[in-house]
Formats: sequence, structure tokens, C-alpha cells
Amino acid sequence: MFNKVLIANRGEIALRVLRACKELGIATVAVHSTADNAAMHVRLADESVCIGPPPARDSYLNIPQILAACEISGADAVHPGYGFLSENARFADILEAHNIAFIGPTAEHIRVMGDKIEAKRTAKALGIPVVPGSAGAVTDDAEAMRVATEIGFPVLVKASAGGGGRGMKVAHTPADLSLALSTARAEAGAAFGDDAVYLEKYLGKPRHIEVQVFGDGMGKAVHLGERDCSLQRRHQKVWEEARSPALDDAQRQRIGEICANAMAKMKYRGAGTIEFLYENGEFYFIEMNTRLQVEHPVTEAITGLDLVHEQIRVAAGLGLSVTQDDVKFNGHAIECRINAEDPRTFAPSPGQISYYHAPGGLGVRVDSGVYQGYTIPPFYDSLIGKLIVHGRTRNECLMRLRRALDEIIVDGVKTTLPLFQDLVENPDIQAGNYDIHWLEQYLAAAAKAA
Ligand code: MV4
Repeated sequence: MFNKVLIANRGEIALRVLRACKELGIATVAVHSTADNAAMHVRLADESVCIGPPPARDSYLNIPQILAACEISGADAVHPGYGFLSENARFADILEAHNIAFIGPTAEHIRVMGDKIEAKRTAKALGIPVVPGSAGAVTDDAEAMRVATEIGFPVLVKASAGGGGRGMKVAHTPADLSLALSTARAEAGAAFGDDAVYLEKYLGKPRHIEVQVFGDGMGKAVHLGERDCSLQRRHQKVWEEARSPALDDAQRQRIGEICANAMAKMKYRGAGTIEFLYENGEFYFIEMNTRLQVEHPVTEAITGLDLVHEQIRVAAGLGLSVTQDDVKFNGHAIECRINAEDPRTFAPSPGQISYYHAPGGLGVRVDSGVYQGYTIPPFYDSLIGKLIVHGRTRNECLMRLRRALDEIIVDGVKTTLPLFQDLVENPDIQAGNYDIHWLEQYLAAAAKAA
């Protein structure tokens, strides 16, 4: 097992990793920018190292500074959290070259899944159902037209270096295709330095359902069920739940086994998320994330597993603590992402938290790095914390969420809490009746009514 883990992140996820290390008796090193001197992850870590000025590129993304912090502290492993360097294959390579464990997959697997064309090719070869589309990159308009005619319009042009919604263009008719291709290619080239694009059938009203997987890097893998993350705004998830209201046990088991078998076959190591669009009872792979995700606590709630414990175990070569037969799904969980943002305009609202009270009680978890008197800096994402509630049934979970939202107090900054108070009372949400466009449509209607 590792002696000392350096946590190359900040905020709630740095605390989340720190807690797992403490439970495992592993010493912790926090790194931080000068904007985060007073951050909770710095206060709670055994040691801390300042790695640079506020801009992330100079601190949390600064590989030489993080390596120096490893060297100074004698850390034998790095946990990257999510975002920042978590899916940076070069970082994983560099750590390996310095004999420091990267708590995550191999650099090669990060690289494959970071290239969306390569990821799709790999997924398909491993038996995962994919969205109908081009076999690889499309290079000329005539070839694109041939593929589009075969799969049928509307089609979506996606950037291979994109992901998370960046660099996508819809072509509704053959007349739109040429412009969609050239625009997507130009935007991808400018944004990512890679103008490779591919074509997919455009799905109109899917849900976003993702499967949590875990591999031991030695050919064993399990799935931990799915999460429904359809409620998003501008490709930012707002509300995530497990199970998906749209799936039954047989569907869960079928897609879960497909994913676990694929991960076993590729000898995947660590936590991964296989993202699907789900429409008319069919799953269509879109991307794979090779990191721990923000919404992992809903999976923890319904499986009772600690995903960061498992990440650390497999990175240390100890294998998973469970087999597939040990994994049991218990009840329902919902996570609300509480952002320091205006609940109507979503404009960031950094500043000092003048009063803070966390909710508690049965089935309520808050993962947050903030405290009363803490000042949210303007340099990073606006996530203040996550409220995760668990109940035996979805209805119990919703009742508990309503109660927890009533208890929580965050004063001094604007937050998205009022949005969740509205959502929990909404008949569509209560019925689990929503797709990837529901939230944006709801917000547009609410803005009009106001
Ligand atoms: C799609 C799609 C429809 N059809 N692919 C957006 C983010 C990226 N992960 C993939 N995305 C989409 N891919 C096909 N073939 C619609 C989206 C999409 C979306 C997906 C998940 C959650 C929210 C979304 C919002 C808009 C579009």
C-alpha cells in the first residue's frame, strides 16, 4: 500500500480523496495555489505545498510544480481527482517515469479514450453498442454525404478531440452537411489543434445514462450500475441519480455486463464511466471517462462501496475488494450540484460565505470544501458542494431531498439551491420523466414566465 498520497486537486474532491486516505492510514499531501491558502483541503491534509499563483495553468495544471511537490514531500502516489490533470496521459506517463503511482488508468488507456474516434472504435471492437455513424474520421464532403445518406438525417458532426459537447454541429438536411463539416473542422482545429471530425446519427430525445465500471488492471472488472445524468445545462450536469428511472433490473444487468466484460478484456485499471445515450430502449455509446466523476457518490450510496478506496487499492496492485456477485444495489440516490451561481442567470457568484449550515440526518451526505467565513475564489469552477440523499425508494429519496433542501443554509453568495427546491416539486421530475433537453426547456420557460 502507498505511504503518502499527493492530491493534485482542490475543493470538495480534494477533501473526498483525503478522507479515503485517512481511513486507509495513508499520509496526505495537499497542493494549492495562493488563492487557496485558507482552503479546507489544505487545513485537513498532513502536509501542504503551495504550487503557484491562482490561474490553474500556473498551479493545478502545472506539472513541473506538482512533480516538485512530490519530490519535496516524498509522496509515492498522486490522486488527480476530476478535471485538471485527471485525464492527461502525459502527466500519467511522467509520474510513471518518476516511479510515482498515478491513481488512475494507464496513460495508454487515457490516450485511447481521449480520442473520441479511437474510443468509439475500441468500444465497438469490445462489444459495446455505439451510435450508427462513420467508421472513423470523415475527410471529404462526398464521403460524409454517403455516410449521412446511409444512416439518415439529421446527423451530428463531432470533433474527435472534443467531448463533453465541445465542437458538435447538427446537419438537419443534406443541404446543411457541407457547412456543418467545415464549421466543426475549423472550430476543432482552432480549439484542440486537431481537426479530425466524425459523423453520427443525431438522436433527438435521448437520456444520458452512464455505467460505472472498475477494473483491476489484471483482467478482472465489475460494473456498479448506472447513473442517469440527463438533467444538464450547457453540458454541465445539475442533478444525477442512481438508478435511472428509465431502466429495469434486466436492462441494468445487460448493459452492465457488456461494460464489465469490455473492461476486463482491455485489462482496464481503476474507475471508469462509459457514457451512453439511451433512446427507445437502446443504448448507444458516446464516450468513456477515465477518471472518478463528480457524481460518484450516488453510486456509493446505492452500492455501499467507497470508490476512492477501490481506486487506491487497484493502483497499489491489490485488486478490487469485491467481485460482481458481491455488488448489490440498494435503494435510490440523488445528487444536487450546489453552485455559487445566480439560480436564474447562472452567473458566477464568488465571495464570502457569511453563514453556513449543513443538513444532516438519515440518508443525507454533503461533500463540500466550504465553511462559514470561507471566501469562494473567482478563479475556479463554481461548485460549492454536493448534496447526496439516499432512500429505499425513489419517492423516499425525493421526500428526503425536499427535507434536506429545507435545512441547508448558504448565505452571503447566490447559489443554485432555489433551482433544486423547484425541481423537487416538479411533476416531470417526480415521475422521472425527463430527457437531455428537459432542463434547458424548463429554464427557458421559467425565464419567459418571469
Ligand atoms: C449526441 C447527441 C445526440 N446524438 N450524439 C453532448 C455532449 C457529448 N458528451 C455528447 N453529446 C451529445 N451527443 C448523438 N449522436 C446529443 C448530445 C447532447 C447531450 C448529451 C448528453 C447530455 C446532454 C446533452 C445535451 C445536448 C446534446
